[in-house]
Amino acid sequence: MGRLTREAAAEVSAPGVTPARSHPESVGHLHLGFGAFHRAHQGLYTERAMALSGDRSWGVLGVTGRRPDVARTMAEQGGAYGVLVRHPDGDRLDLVDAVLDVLAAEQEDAIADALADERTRVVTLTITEQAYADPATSIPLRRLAAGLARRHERSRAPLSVISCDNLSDNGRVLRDAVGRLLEPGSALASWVADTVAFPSSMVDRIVPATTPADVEAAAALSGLVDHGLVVAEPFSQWVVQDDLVAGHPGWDRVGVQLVPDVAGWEQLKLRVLNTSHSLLAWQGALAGHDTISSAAADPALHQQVVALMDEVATVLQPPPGADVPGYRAEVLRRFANPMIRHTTAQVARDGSRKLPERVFGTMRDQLAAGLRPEWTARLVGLWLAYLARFRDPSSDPLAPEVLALLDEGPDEVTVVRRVCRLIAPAAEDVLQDEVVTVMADALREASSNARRATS
Ligand code: CS2
Repeated sequence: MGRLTREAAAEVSAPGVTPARSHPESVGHLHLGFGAFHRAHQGLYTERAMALSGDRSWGVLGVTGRRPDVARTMAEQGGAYGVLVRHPDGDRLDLVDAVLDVLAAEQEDAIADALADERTRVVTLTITEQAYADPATSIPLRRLAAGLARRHERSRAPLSVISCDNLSDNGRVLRDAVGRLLEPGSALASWVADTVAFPSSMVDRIVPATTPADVEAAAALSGLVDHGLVVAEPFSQWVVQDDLVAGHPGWDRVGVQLVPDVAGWEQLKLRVLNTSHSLLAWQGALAGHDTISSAAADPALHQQVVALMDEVATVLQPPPGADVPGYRAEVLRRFANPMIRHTTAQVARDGSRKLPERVFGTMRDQLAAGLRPEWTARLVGLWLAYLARFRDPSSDPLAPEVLALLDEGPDEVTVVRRVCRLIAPAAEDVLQDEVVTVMADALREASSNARRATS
């Protein structure tokens, strides 16, 4: 069986397969953090936009920090890859040739050149929640700042830099993080402040890790072996603040929502979808479920998710016109999709970075409204019970510190308080005694359930 290439991606004609049609000629869209999510999301939107408009100047240049092997694989395939979309009634395959090249993070000079090139008009980033916490140690943010400096020297052309990470107000967070890498008061810092746009954006698509069986399933459809394959659910959403100062590939014509304010969308997604996802991941793993769909089918867990969503809804400020009950029902259907093998272990990762975004804001709003956090607070205890049960140091950047606090005791209330101070130093106001007690009770209860289940 042949290997997927750009030429092959354009030529495949098979049922269920959409061939690649973008045929880019030059780079217009640079992406930092070239992983599976980008390929199944922003990369595919750019492919479709170029295919529709015929404007070939929006090719993607990917930059990968963690996966030099991905850069090699993409080079072997001329940048082409497929997105295997797992509908409950069967697979479809979308082929993409929007990517012109993928650079490794070490190729500093080439990255800065690409960022300085005025033909590059949008930059997107998926660098995980963690990278924003400490810009000085974040390679992608340092590459971005170095590239902006070179663009300032060379062309001073406007640019839009779009965070696609699951953080609320991600445009402002990114602007501030980049700002911290520039010399205050310098000509560069004021050019960035005046000319570079940092629109906020909300991204949504469930993208589980690709397995060898997925590569076989895609090959069965296309007749081609694709080592750059990514897998995704049918649903996809991208809401971008309408502040794209240097144009865009025509994303709005292929489903991207350009809106004046993304805050409501971000809140809806983070607080409803991501928070329940975390619940299913931690509780699911503790109850022995390997995948999110199996956890979602567990009646006890389903009930907990519904209770969490009910609670979140009491203080939610969704975007104007949003159908929150419809959104919730769709999220539950998406989690239940049995064709998506999204492991609880994958979603369970990085709790220390996800929890501050997912629950502390809701808890603060609940307290302000005189409501008592219940499931939102329990989630913190569930994460700790998960860490204590599996003790996997790679499952969280703060796992060693948090496990040490768990071991040190002396009791759940003290541990929970110390851990919250570590992961969310700005959330002291939320740590009222009654909230900490709920967190501690959840930790105790989940740990003893887990002990019983394994004994
Ligand atoms: C998940 C998200 O890993 C996680 O914590 O909740 O990656 C989720 O799959 C995406 O945000 C869906 O858009």
